[in-house]
Amino acid sequence: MAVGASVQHEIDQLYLDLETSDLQPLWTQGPALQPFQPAPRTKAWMWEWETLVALAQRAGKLITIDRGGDRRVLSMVNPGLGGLPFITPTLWGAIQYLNGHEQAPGHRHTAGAVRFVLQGEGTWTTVNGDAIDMSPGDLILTPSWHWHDHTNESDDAMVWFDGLDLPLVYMLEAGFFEPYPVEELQPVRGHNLSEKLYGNGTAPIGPEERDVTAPLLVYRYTHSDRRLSALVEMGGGPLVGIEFLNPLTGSNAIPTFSNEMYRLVPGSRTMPVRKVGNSVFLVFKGSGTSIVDGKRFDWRQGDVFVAPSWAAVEHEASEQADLFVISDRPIMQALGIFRSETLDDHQEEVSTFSGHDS
Ligand code: GTQ
Ligand code: FE2
Repeated sequence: MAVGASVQHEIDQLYLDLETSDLQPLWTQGPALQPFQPAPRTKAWMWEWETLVALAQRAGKLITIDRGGDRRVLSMVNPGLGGLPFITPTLWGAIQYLNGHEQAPGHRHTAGAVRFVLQGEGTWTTVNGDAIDMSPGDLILTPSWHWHDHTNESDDAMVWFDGLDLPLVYMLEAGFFEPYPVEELQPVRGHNLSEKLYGNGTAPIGPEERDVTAPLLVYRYTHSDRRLSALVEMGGGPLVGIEFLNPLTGSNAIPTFSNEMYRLVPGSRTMPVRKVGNSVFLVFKGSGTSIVDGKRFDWRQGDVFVAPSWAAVEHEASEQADLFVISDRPIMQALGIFRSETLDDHQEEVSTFSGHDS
């Protein structure tokens, strides 16, 4: 519709005045603000174990823990997120490397964290005085505002995956951080105390024992392995999975992100599933292929890959594989905006992931 010159002048002036008044009209926003379905900036991406561990080893030689800040951590950077050190808009995914006889000092923060152990023995993470021994495949929780430090008493380096809700807390501008008040580590009250109290689906009687925010701070691979084997034996496949839960409440072990483990058996491919929310997959054992929105990811032990919100994801093992998975689904569920759907047909493989060349 043509408008007269004087009206056009008034409209132009309106837009200028809106801008100087820190206002924007909705009608000029365009569809990016309210897409018909999620249109993530987050990219489907992968980090290979060989690259991760080689760079972590170099950092281990060159960077002492005080020089590298509190922790020797390499954060996985999703290239869709404008350079922020985040693997998804809500999740932090990183490799942490602790040399033999090294310690990482105590602190606490509002971001919640988990460690999934990849390599090494003889290390523990002390969480509010409970020294939790770490072995490959174990999941160790450091819930929000719990003191934590890491100790490696062995002669060899220790490597684990860190998952945190730090990007969410950052975006919400809700972060607090506090170094442990003294130079020394926390006093250790004992080893694996939460496991002794809550480790097999029972809880001690007594009201104070029911008030704890996260009663169980470690989920052992021996248990995960047994549950996954049972599910496979009961006829599950090509994918079975377990979720790590708070044994007192049955809700997520960490409130802001789910912690799951999948076992994939070779022979067939899962049907593609879309979910609202971001998922990060860590290959603990085995090898296989996942198709994420038409892009093929061939993965092996130690690789980490990420699927953005609403991407169609299907998996196939080439040998039996265990994947540790974190996702922000609990946030979506808490907000009432979670959706998922299973597609009827497998996806066409349009391309194969090969880093920045793909
Ligand atoms: O080990 O305490 O990957 O505070 C990021 C922030 C690890 C840790 C990370 C942290 C830690
Ligand atoms: Fe921390």
